[in-house]
Amino acid sequence: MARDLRVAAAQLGPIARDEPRTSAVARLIALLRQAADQGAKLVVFPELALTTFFPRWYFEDQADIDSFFETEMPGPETRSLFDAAAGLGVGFCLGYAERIRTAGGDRHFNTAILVDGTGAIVGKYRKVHLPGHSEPEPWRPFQHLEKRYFEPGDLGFPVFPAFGGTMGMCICNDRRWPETFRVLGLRKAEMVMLGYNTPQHYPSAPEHDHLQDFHNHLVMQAGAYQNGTWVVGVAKAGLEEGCDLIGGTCIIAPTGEIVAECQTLADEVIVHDCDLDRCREIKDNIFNFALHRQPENYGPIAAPKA
Ligand code: CDT
Repeated sequence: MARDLRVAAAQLGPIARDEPRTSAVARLIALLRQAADQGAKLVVFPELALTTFFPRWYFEDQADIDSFFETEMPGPETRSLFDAAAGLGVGFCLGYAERIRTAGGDRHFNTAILVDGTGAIVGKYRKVHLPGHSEPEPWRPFQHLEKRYFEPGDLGFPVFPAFGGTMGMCICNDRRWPETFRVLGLRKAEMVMLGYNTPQHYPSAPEHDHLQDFHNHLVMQAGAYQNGTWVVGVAKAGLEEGCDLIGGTCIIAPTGEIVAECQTLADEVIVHDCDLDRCREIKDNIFNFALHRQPENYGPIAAPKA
């Protein structure tokens, strides 16, 4: 019998810098309801889904930076999303900026959580691969200051038993790194959920601008196939504060095939019945790790940086 999990990828259009959390959350709830109407049991939202993509600006004042971060989850402005989801019996994966207080000071992470159909947080991931730069670079048409505003995730790439399968998460730039998917694959992930904010224009290599959509699908399809896992990749898309973000939200089968894809750059839901047992087609055959991996030859992959 198939182990079907009906999953929705809930793409967001742009979020304006002055759009309040309450508005963004209302949009997420509308997408959640659309997904539930179509029978989805799990809804995947983008990276940093509660605010505009703020690393595109240089802020000197820490209070300005912190205004984009959540200190509790759910908090006063996100509680309604958890309540709506639990009321519908639908789970979700949500990206947001997380600030935690420690004895040594505040810590900032680019985070995703997995919430089950009762509204309980059952998984957390903190983005490991932070792209961009740490210092403002005025020559750029927009900044990409993730390295300044976040520290690299400290949770590794965990998997979680949930939704009848083995679930993993990563965030945006992580998808470009085969190590991300391979570590999740070694942990037997059957579905990898990820959100992204990817500008169409890449200031340090503008000759690649026309390849952004291709590279987006290339890495996610490769990650799915090479590890025999479903991949749900969800964009925040469209023209956000003068910056074009790619769309291409999609659901990818363990064979690497795209089985559902958004058609717009706006708020949009796509749904697919993901049979988690289909992972076996790949995990038991071409990428049977126990039979075919040769880790004794892979040393440099995990060696410290030179
Ligand atoms: N959000 C995020 O990680 N975006 C990057 C942009 C390119 S690097 C400046 C990405 O890998 O899509």
